[in-house]
Order: sequence, then C-alpha cells, then structure tokens
Amino acid sequence: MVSLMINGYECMVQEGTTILEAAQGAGAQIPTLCFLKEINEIGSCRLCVVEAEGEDHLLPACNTIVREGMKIQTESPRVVAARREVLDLLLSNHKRNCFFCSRNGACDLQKWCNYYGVEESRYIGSRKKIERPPKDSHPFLSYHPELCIHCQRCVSTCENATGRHAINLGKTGMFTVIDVPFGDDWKTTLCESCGNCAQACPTGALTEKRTKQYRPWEVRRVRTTCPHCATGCQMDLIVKDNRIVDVEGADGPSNHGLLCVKGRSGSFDFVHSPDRLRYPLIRNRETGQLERATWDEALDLVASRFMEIKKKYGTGSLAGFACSRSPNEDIYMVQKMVRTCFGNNNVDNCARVCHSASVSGLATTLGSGAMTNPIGDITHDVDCILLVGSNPEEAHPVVGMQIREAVQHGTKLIIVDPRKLGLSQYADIHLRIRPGTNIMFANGMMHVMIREGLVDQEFIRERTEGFEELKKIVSDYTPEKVAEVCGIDKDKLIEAARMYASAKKAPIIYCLGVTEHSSGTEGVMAMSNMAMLCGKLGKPGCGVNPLRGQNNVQGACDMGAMPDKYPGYQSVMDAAVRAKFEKAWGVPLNPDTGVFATDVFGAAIRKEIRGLYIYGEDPVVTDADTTHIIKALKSLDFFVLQELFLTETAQYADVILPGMSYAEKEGTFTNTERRVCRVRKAVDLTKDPSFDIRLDTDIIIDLMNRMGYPQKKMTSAQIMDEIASVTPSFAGISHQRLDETPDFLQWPCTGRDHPGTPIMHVGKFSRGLGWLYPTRYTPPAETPDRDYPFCLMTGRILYHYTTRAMTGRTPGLMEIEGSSFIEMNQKDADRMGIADGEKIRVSSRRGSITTSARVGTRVNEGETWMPFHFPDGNANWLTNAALDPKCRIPEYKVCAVRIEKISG
Ligand SMILES: Nc1nc2c(c(=O)[nH]1)N[C@H]1C(S)=C(S)[C@@H](COP(=O)(O)OP(=O)(O)OC[C@H]3O[C@@H](n4cnc5c(=O)[nH]c(N)nc54)[C@H](O)[C@@H]3O)O[C@H]1N2
Ligand SMILES: Nc1nc2c(c(=O)[nH]1)N[C@H]1C(S)=C(S)[C@@H](COP(=O)(O)OP(=O)(O)OC[C@H]3O[C@@H](n4cnc5c(=O)[nH]c(N)nc54)[C@H](O)[C@@H]3O)O[C@H]1N2
Ligand code: SF4
Ligand code: SF4
Ligand code: SF4
Ligand SMILES: [Mo]
Repeated sequence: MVSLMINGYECMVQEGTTILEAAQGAGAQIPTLCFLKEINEIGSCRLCVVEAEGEDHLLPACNTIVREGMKIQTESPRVVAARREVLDLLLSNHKRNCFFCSRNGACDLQKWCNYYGVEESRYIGSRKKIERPPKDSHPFLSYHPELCIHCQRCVSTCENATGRHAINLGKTGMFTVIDVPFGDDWKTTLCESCGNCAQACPTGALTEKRTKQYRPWEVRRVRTTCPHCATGCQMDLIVKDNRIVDVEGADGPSNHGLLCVKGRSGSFDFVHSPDRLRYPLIRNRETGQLERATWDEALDLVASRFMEIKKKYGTGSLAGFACSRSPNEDIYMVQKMVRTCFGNNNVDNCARVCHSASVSGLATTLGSGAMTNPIGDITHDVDCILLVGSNPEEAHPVVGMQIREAVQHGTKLIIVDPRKLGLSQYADIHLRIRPGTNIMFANGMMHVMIREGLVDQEFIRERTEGFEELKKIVSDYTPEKVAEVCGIDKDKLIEAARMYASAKKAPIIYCLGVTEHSSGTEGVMAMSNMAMLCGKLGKPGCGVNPLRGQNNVQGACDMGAMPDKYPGYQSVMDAAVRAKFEKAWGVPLNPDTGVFATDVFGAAIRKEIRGLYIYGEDPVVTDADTTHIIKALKSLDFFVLQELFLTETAQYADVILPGMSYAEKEGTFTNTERRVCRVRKAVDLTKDPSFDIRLDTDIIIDLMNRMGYPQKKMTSAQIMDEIASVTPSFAGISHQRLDETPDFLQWPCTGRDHPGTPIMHVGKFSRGLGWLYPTRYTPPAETPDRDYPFCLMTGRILYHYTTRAMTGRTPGLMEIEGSSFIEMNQKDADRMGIADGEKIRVSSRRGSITTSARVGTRVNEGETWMPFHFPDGNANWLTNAALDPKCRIPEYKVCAVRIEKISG
C-alpha cells in the first residue's frame, strides 16, 4: 500500500495505482478525454494533468503511478489554467457546430469546455485538417475530421479491444490523420462494422449515423441482453417516443462494453418493422387464405382442434417446439403446456439441430451438458486455445474479439477447421481436417498424448474411468493413419498434441463443426476425452466449452423443452422427479420420453403426429432437407405457429398467433456460460391501436386454460419463482435477485445465499467420475462420389442471423451482405471454368438451387461451403437429414453436391 495526500486528504491505495484511480477512489473529479482504461492509456491530451508538490511540471494523472508521500492538487489554479489551455488548443481544430452535431449534450469536449468556461479559441487551427472531407459511405458509420480531436480512442479500441486494427494512424505532411475505413472503399477494408470505435469517440467525429435522429435528453435507456447469439452481451436500448432508435454496449460480464454489428445495428429495426404480425390469423380452408381473427376465435379454434386430435388419435399425436430466441419464462410455459395439456413429452427446441450433441455427449461423460468455464476465464490469461469447428469471429463475435486480443498478446491458438477462418492468420497451427473427421483427429491427438506421456496420470486415476479401454482404441489411431484420413500433416498433429497437452491453462472451445454430424455425440465426447486425459477440467482457463448458439438455447434446454427432461435436466423417467412435478402442477404426467424435434417431421408424414404447435422457429428455412420438411408440415391435420413475422413456415400454418419480441417483454436469457441475464421491456407496440398482439406467456396461459388446465395468469417474475421452486439448479434465482446482482448468476445456483457457479466440475464431476468414453471414428453418412463430387459444408456469416427474420430487416446489413453464395476453391473453379461471382447450379440428391460462386482459398479443393441465411438459394434444399443415433442432430456439416455452370 502507498499513502498520499489528495487535495489535503490522506488516502491509502494499492501500489501501482495511477493518480487518476487514486483520485477517483477519493471522490475527486479529474477530467479526461483520451483516456480509456486498459485500451487507450497514451496520455496524449493532457487534460488530466494535476499538480504534485515538489514537481516542476504538471503530471498526467491517467498514466502516472502514485508514489509514497505524494501531495496532489487536482484543481489548483495552475491545473485549471493548464486545462483551459489544453481545451483552447483542442477547440482551435474543432469546428463548433454543436447545434447540428448528434453528440450535442453527450460530447466530452463540450462538457469540459463548459466546465472550464472555454468558449472561443485564441488560436487559429490548421485549415488543412478542418477542410478534409468527411468519410461517410459506410451504411452505419461516419467520420467528420473537423470534429476530431485526435485522442486516438477509436484507433486503440479497434486495436486493443476488438483486435481488428482497421483504423490506421496516417500522416499528411506534419499532420496526424485518423484513417478510418468508412470511405468509398469501405467494403474492401478490415472493418467489421461493430461500431465499438464510435462508442469510444468522445466527440461527434465518429458516430453511428442514426444518432442524428435523437438528442441525449430526449431518450430513455433500457438495459437488456442481446437477442442474437449466446454470448449474452449486455446493452442499452435507446428509446425515443416508444421507438428504439439506437443501441449502446454496456459493461456486462461477457462483453465489457463491446458489441458486434448485429447487436449494435441489427437488434431493433425488426422490432418496428412494418412486416410485424399485428393480429391473429386463421387460414380459410376453402380459399387457402389467411384471414384476420379475434383472439377468442383463434384461441378457441386452437384449443378445440388440439383437444379433438388428442381425443381421436391419443396423447402421442400432438407436439410442440419452443423458441430458443425467447425468454426462459416463455419456454417454461411452453413445456408446461405440452406436458399438462397435450399429455406427453413431445416438446423440444432448436438445440436439437444445434448442440443436442453437446447436451447428450457431455451429460454422458461429465454429467452436465453445459459450457464448463466462463467466457472471460477462457479468453484472458490462457496459454493455448484449442478451437475446434467454431468460427467465433463471425458466430460469437464478441468472444471472437476477445480471442483475437488474447492471441495477439501471446496466447497460442490451434484451429481445427476445414476452412480458412479469419482467425487462421493468428493461429500457431491450423489443422484443415476433412469435414466429418473430428473423431479421427481427436483420437490421433490422444494417441500422441498417451504415447509421449503427456497425459495427467493423477487426474486420470483419481477423477476418471474408462482409461484402459480408450487407450486400447486410440492405439490404432497412429499419426500416419490420422493424417491420411484427415488430410493433414502428421507432424502438425503431433505438434498440436504437444502444444495443447503441455499448456497449463488451455480451454477447448468447440461449436457446430463438432456437433452437426451423424457422429456428433461421439465427436463431443472425443473433446471431453482430450480435456480429461490432460487433466484440464474443473480448473480456471481450461474446460470443454461448447459455444451455444441462440441467445437462449442454453435456457431452452435448462427449462425442460426437451423430450426426456423436465426443467433443470431432471429426467421424465425418474418416478420421484415425476411425482414432484405432478404435485407442483396438479395433474398426472406422462412417463415416456417424447419424440425429438427432428423425428417429428417423419412422424407427421407417417400420420403418427397430427397436430403441431411451433413457438418461434422456422423449420422450412432451417431444418435439413427442405422438401422433406414441407411434406411433413403439409401432412399435419392442424398446425399452429406463434410468431413475430409471416415466415416461410407460416405458409403452412392453420392459425398464426402474433407474439411480442424481446424488446417488448420482461424475462431472462441464459447465455452460453450458464449466466441467467435479464431481458427488459423497452417499448409497447400495443399503444398503436393497429397492433392486437399479446405477450407470448399470456397467449400460452390462455391456451392452457382453454385446453382445460387451470393455469393462473402470471407475470414473468412470478413464472421465474415457479421455475426456482421446481428446479434445484435455479432455486436461488429470481428477477429481483438478478436485478440486484451486477454480473447476474450462473447456474447451478441452489439457494438464496448461493453465489452461482462460474466453473463446473471443480474437485468432482457432476457425474462423479468423468467417463473417458471409447469414441470411434465413423465416416459421414454421405460422402462425395462420381455423381456428386463435392463435399458441402454449411454455416453462418457475421452479418446475418439464422433465417434473417431479424437481421434481414436492417437495410444496412442487407447492403453489406444481401444474397446467397457458395465458397469454392480456386483450382476447382478454374478446372470448371467458373468465375468469381458467376451464377451456378448446385444440386444434391435432395434438391437443387442456384447461387453465386465465391472463388478463393477459404475452402480446400473438393470442398465447398454455404451460409443458410438467404432465401435466394438456401443450403437446406441440399442438406442431408441423416441423424446422429443418440441425439438426433442432422448432418448439416457434410453432404455431397454437384456443381454446374448455368450459362452456355
Ligand atoms: N452471425 C451469426 N452468428 C450466429 C448465428 C448466425 O446465424 N449468424 N447463429 C448462432 C447459432 S444458432 C449457432 S448454433 C452458432 C454456431 O456457431 P459456429 O458453429 O461457430 O458456426 P458455423 O458457421 O455453423 O460452423 C463453425 C465452423 O465449423 C466448421 N466445420 C464444418 N465442418 C466441420 C468439421 O467436420 N470439423 C470441424 N472441426 N469443423 C467443421 C466450418 O468451417 C465453420 O467454420 O452461431 C450463433 N451465432
Ligand atoms: N444448413 C444449415 N442449417 C442450419 C444450421 C446450419 O449450421 N446449417 N444451423 C441450425 C441451428 S444451429 C439452429 S439453432 C437453427 C435455427 O433455426 P430457427 O430456430 O428456426 O431460426 P430462427 O431464425 O432463430 O427462428 C426463430 C423464429 O422465432 C421468431 N421469434 C424470435 N423471438 C420471438 C419471440 O419472442 N416470440 C415469438 N413468438 N417469436 C419469436 C423469429 O421471428 C424467427 O422466425 O438453424 C439450423 N439450421
Ligand atoms: S467499426 Fe469496429 S472494426 Fe470497424 S473500425 Fe470501428 S472498431 Fe474497427
Ligand atoms: S474520431 Fe473520435 S475517437 Fe477517434 S481520434 Fe477523433 S475524436 Fe478521438
Ligand atoms: S456477440 Fe452475440 S450477443 Fe454479442 S452483440 Fe453480437 S450477436 Fe449480440
Ligand atoms: Mo444453433
């Protein structure tokens, strides 16, 4: 500790503290402009100078470390004079058109000039700088050099927070220029449009264009959780007159103020889209048209038709899907409705097509299917990251930014992915394995680890079982054989095994490149095998970390929208558990495991399932083998969809019930690190009389009553209380407690005093001993042959989210990426005479589409890759619905296709 005097008061601070931090701790205000903690500490603006007794010069508070016995004055006449001089100089180069500036009222320069009474500059600034033209061709961002004070916060944010390095510091003559990527060539720059630089800018120089629409005193801020991916970024919705006009990143535990382009620019246009459903619709059986209905008509029809079907064809004839984009409380009610009213366990969610392999695989080997360690823990201060089948720069961008930062600061990176990713340029090793060969790769890694004695014997002995059997199996997976099957270099495999095994803190981070295979569950278990062999579980900076996909897909599984699990992964087959739920819900419950979502379609075609209720999913766009899905939906006797939009799937619905988006309701989303985050109501569309929409939970509760189950009306907070009362791992969670806990709570949280669980399996696995499962490689269900010679992989791009129901309604995102494409290797394209951008036909055994070729080296020869976001050539007409035998996930990541030229 160091003791010093600040403005005459004695204070004690930790050694290494800056004067700025010490003063802030002592309640003394020091103005800053260029300073951004840990991001921009260059101390260039000199506004934060203070006087220290015995020093000739004033000291910058932001980067001067305190010394014992210092006597600091933060607001002495000399300090004030110096600050006025600094502001005067800054103002000489700053065009004062505050009246028109969108930062008026929120600008730090304006604030400090006001405070120190600096109105006019006595200097003549550099003309040259003021006269530089603005850069504002980018759809979202613009830069006005005449307002720039060269503080470099933007440069450092792009460099040290997002790890992107898209803003350069240039020179023209003797002037430093901030070279932002928003000019006419913006499409060709490194910029990923995240806007974090604009959020960091203290003046109106660098802004999101939409800030022009409001002034800070006209708006309200509502803290909530991003509705897109499971990173769970915290953000403020900026609301003016019941309309969301902007979004700002908030300091949440997983994002620390950062957002990606979708959170910042793609999470509100859709809320106010003219395409929003406004009232219930019923399909006229004669005309086939959807017609407006009252809520009573629609809900009575739904309840009576479902109950008729149940009576006529038995309890097994109905099924329901829950929306992983919606809050926990909504999902809880959906599964309760299915279990109490439909009388079966035919309830599922999109995890079935996403991470069901993680849920079943890790539950088998570790006892819990969730991510073991928090995001901050596996992206900061770790030695090596093993990234398998995960593209976080695009799919979990704020995680991607933190990985980029870690790697640029010395963390080693091993990537296992058939494609060249953005992160590949930073990777120490990139194993471009053939699609579908994850288990071959992992067993090869384990072969090397065991052979070279790199495994953690003590951990294996004390905390695991199954080692001998696994050892026997992997002894066949020699580096030579693995290299051959995976199409990689054997020495690189050996090097990767050594690098991962010998690193002290080394998380495995994986995603759909591992799960979306007909061998997905074993692929996941192969990941946990590697971690267990090396003793890298139950420890900080380690673990097996599936990055979950949808904002609340973790929650959808936690809430029991699964055919075999009640909330909190309590088994439907366990009589004691069932008795508990029967008592809580007051009805007898069905003891049989329900039908998995991916099996519902086949069951519909076979007429085993006749009535389907889908809450917020769009299977016509997102499920594998579209032809098969449409056939299934057409086979249903009765199909109800609860939605925000008239989706592709809506075309087959008999009744459409309009719900409310995340911005219109209270609730919680559980992000990928098991953190239960609050979602808060920001706007109320029903103030507009043309909107006759309802809260999704109210719709479900009303339906339950009409189907004969007496469900009392509850608020979202009350529903959470019911969840806590039946779910041991949520017992300590309530809205009130979440509102009072800055970083929320990570389940398991077993009581009111339980602090939550950041790292799982510490000291003991949820299952007791960890199981080293004997994983064996099996090839994908469909591999290239003469007729269909290319392998097709599918996935996502940064700028769009799944069906684009939300992101597709932001014009700027459509301007950046607006249509479908297929990545091809240059050599294949050359051989076939296909040019970059050329329209081509792509066909599989299941369907055929046209799309444009994106030619390059992102994919290897013989391999191709497509996003599934775009209706003009959706990959799912082609994909294979071959299912993993254990978790029933489809093999989205591998199928065989043929490519043909269209012209000539
Ligand atoms: N921008 C954006 N972000 C999203 C989403 C979105 O739609 N758009 N969706 C969210 C959802 S629902 C999810 S589940 C996550 C998914 O997030 P990710 O799984 O990271 O995304 P994908 O692009 O599906 O696939 C990841 C990688 O798997 C690789 N891959 C393909 N086959 C194989 C293989 O056999 N082995 C290995 N090792 N790798 C393979 C692909 O090359 C790709 O780079 O993203 C979430 N985030
Ligand atoms: N080829 C290929 N296909 C894939 C994948 C792949 O990698 N390749 N990935 C798969 C994966 S991982 C996933 S998760 C699925 C996702 O597939 P889906 O879940 O079908 O996709 P979303 O676009 O997220 O659909 C959510 C729908 O819910 C609605 N919605 C959102 N919030 C609310 C709400 O609060 N209330 C109501 N009533 N409705 C709401 C939206 O309007 C939207 O239409 O796609 C899968 N499909
Ligand atoms: S928008 Fe993001 S990537 Fe682009 S310059 Fe700003 S911080 Fe960098
Ligand atoms: S654009 Fe803003 S953040 Fe960047 S240097 Fe200029 S004033 Fe600072
Ligand atoms: S990283 Fe995910 S949660 Fe964060 S802003 Fe982007 S889409 Fe939203
Ligand atoms: Mo997903």
